This record gives sequence, structure tokens and C-alpha cells, in this order.
Amino acid sequence: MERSKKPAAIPVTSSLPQPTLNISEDRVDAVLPSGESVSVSFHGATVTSWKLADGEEQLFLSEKAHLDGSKPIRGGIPVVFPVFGPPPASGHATSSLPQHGFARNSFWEFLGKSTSESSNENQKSDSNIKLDFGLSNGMLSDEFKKAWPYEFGLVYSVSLTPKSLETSLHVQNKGDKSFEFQVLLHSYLRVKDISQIRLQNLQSKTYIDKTQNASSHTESSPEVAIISETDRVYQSLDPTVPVIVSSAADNSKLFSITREALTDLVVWNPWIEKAKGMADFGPDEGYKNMICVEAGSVSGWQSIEPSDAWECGQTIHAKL
Ligand code: TA6
Repeated sequence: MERSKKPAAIPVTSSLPQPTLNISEDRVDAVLPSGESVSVSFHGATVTSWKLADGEEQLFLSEKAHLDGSKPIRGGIPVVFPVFGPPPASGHATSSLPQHGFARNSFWEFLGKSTSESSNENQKSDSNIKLDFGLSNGMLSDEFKKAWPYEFGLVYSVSLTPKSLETSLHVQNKGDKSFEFQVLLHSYLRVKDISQIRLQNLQSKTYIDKTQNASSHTESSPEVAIISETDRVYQSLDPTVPVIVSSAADNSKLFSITREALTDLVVWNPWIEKAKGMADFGPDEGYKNMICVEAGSVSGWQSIEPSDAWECGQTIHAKL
């Protein structure tokens, strides 16, 4: 039968409002139809902004942060890889790297975005967007390549939903030598007043206190207050148990952080003197408006064999 009357192809397009994406020279900005937004700098694949639908910023970004690629970005969510903190003094593969490694201080490439229909039938639009960024050994500076001569591939995914921000890192060994690494998501959470927040679900956990010569302690408080310079590595946490940043006034949950494969959690606030002492930390009083709650695998080393891969991540819910 002659099928001259074949129906015209019907374009499959969603009539629902879609997330918007803007790719500029230095970053990617995405906005959900419901109003939430995220910005990710190509430098370090650093999330520099996460706003809720009412426009309220959830991350702290120093007013003096270097956004031109000249230094790691002070604030947002720097990606720490392949070493946390100052590397071992000598005799380790990371010994020639700078503090916190090269990932936060390298230019990543944007690999693309994906959106997904909301599973909630009441949701009137696509409510999720995932942005993928890549970094591999060939993209590193000569200095970093020389300092850490391994073939690797990183894919960092930033996923925004109306109620959460998820960041995950996929590590692949693309060479013929195994290597070991540490990883940490150095999240600077924005708070109205550091004296009015508490950290919950750390009680009875062991922590290394870097303000007391890296001595080991056990957390006794169900609600940790920040009253001075704080630099603690809480260890061996169940990553599925959320760490909560709550309001001291009414115990409302400001942030809830769950993790995957990241069993350490660093809590850091530079307080008055250290804040003043960092040239890229501003304003000086900014320590009152931030708390770093950093999901990581930093107490030991992850080892990865040739062709193997390893994945980790964090999900931060805000204003629960
Ligand atoms: O995550 C806590 C920490 O290791 C602190 O010891 C402090 O050094 C902070 O990171 C910031 O490090 P940075 O290299 O970004 O100045």
C-alpha cells in the first residue's frame, strides 16, 4: 500500500519548563524552573554558588577569592585530590604536590549536562540537572604532571534538585601503575552567625584536633558548638548517617550532609586570627558566616589498580 499519508514525525519535546544552562568563559551556570541555581567554575570544578528558590545563597565565597585561575578558589566547594592537607614530607608519590593537591588548582573541562523528569507527579517541570566536569593527566600543568606522573581520569558531577546539591567524583586509573590518593569535598557552608549553629551526629566519634598538635579525642557533645579556631578530622563515620548543621535557637536543620564512600569528616573554621591571616579570605569578619563541613577519605589512602575505578560523593540538603 502506498503510504503517502505517513504521519509527520512528531518532535519529542517536553512542554514542561526546562532548566536553563549558561556556559561562559570561566564557569557554567544552571537554573531550575523552580528557581534554584548553581554555578561551577572551570577552575577546580569549584562550585562557587548554590542558591535556593528564594535566592538565598547556601555557600560561603570569600570576597577576596581569586576567580581568575591564579589560585585555588577560597570558598564554595573546592575538590581536594590526590592529597589532603600538606602532603607527606618526603618519600611519598604526593610529596611534591601543594597542599590539598592539584584538582582544585587546575582547569577542568565541561563534559555536558543531563536533566531528568521529576519522579514526583506534582512536579511541574524537570526538577534536576546534572553537570559533568572532567580532568585527566594530559590536562595538568607540566609542574603537576612531573610532581604526580600517573595516568588518571576524574569526572566530577554536580547535581542540583529543588532541595539538594549532590557532588560526586569518579576516579579512574588509566595507566599501568597503581596509585593511591586521598579525596575531600571542601564545602564552605554559609551561616548567618557561627555562634548560633550546632553540629549534630558527631557524638562519640574519634577526631584528630589539628589545633592541638593533631592529638586524638572523642567527641562528647551531641551538639558541637564552634567557639574558637576549629580544625578537626572526625574519623570512621557511617556515611549514611547525616551530619546536621542546626540552629541553636530552634534546632531547625540548616544543612544535612550524607556521603558515599567518604567516612571522614573535617570541621573547620579559621576564627579571628587565621581569617585575618589569609590574604584571600574576606571580609575578615567572614569567619562568622561560614562553617566548613568537609566529606572526605583522608585518614588513610585509597589505592586503585590499573583500569580500576572508584567513586564517592556527598548530598547536601538545605533548609529542611
Ligand atoms: O580542611 C581544613 C584545612 O585542611 C585546614 O587545615 C586549613 O588549612 C584549610 O583546610 C584551608 O586550607 P587552604 O590550603 O585552602 O588554605
